[in-house]
Amino acid sequence: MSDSLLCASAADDKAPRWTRAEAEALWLKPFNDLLFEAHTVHRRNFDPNRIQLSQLLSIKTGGCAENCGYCGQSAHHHTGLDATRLLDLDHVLAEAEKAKAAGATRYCMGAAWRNPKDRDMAKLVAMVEGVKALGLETCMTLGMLTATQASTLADAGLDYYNHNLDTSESYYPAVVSTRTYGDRLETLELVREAGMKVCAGGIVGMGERVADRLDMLVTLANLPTPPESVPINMLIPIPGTPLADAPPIRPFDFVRTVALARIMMPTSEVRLSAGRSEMSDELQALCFFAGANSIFVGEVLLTADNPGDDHDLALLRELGLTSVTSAGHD
Ligand code: SAM
Ligand code: DTB
Ligand code: SF4
Repeated sequence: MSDSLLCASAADDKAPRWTRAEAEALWLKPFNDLLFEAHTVHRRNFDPNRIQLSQLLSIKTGGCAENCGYCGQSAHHHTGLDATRLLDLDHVLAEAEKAKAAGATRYCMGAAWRNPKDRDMAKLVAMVEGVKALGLETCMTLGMLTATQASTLADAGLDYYNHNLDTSESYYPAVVSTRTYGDRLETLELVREAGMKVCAGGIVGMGERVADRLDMLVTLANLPTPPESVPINMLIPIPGTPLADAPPIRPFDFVRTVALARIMMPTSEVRLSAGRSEMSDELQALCFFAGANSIFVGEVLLTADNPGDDHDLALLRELGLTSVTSAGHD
């Protein structure tokens, strides 16, 4: 990994913004103190009653060459998922229009690839341009990029690129062995250099230790510029994957993870991402109080279940939360 990614600060004095000891001190606070601090940081930077809605579409499903232990789309695991080819532009635009009508402001297109092939780029560019023309923010998650691919996507108008660190550098090899943590950081650096906004977060509930969660958040918060968007996923255990029987994270620890993400990356969107179908409304409400201010809407994420619009609209109404209606937090 490059030195510039290891340590940087707003004051450019090479001191990391966050140390593991500081993150640990936050984690160990009494729950009420931690939540109060996270909510105070949240209120200082955002309208606490506003939630950003993103919608996902799997534009290329399954058959992935990588062996991520959590993922139902890896060709290394036997999950019974049928692989598809890259979707046609018309299909993507029709789905994006539906998402916009349902209230999403960002459309996130995901592909089960280790990396895009150069022959796919023209189709991807057309998707970005078409979705943008609908008035939606655009996001893609396609695996590793080359510098040229990153600038092609940026030039097409891609607003965000999602590429998760997923866990700590030390736990990473237990989860994925077909790529390294350094590969992930390199793509994040290329995305940044190309001028796109970075969406990077992780998954909890993969059998990791608390220290791994802290290390992942410290790495994210100490990037030269922290990610604008930080998805916190709760593992969806998928039968046939190596992590199908991972011990679930305790709900209070999940809330603590969200609270730390909010405190350590005060101006980033923190997205309550995968796993909401298994969360109670009360747990989600605690996460919103702790600083989560974005969700994925719709009946499915990429391949797995999501609560769906009826449930989510009722939850937002119950909590007096309104959705961001256009790009930004107006
Ligand atoms: N192939 C690309 C990549 O890995 O970057 C993009 C798609 S991949 C499915 C996007 C992210 O989804 C992963 O980095 C991981 O954080 C999340 N994810 C995948 N399977 C998951 C699961 N079973 N539970 C929770 N999050 C999951
Ligand atoms: C992210 O952090 N979570 C989303 C999005 N970024 C691409 C994906 C969650 C995938 C959950 C499993 C599935 O739907 O297959
Ligand atoms: Fe492939 Fe992404 Fe799934 Fe890993 S997480 S197996 S790279 S689709």
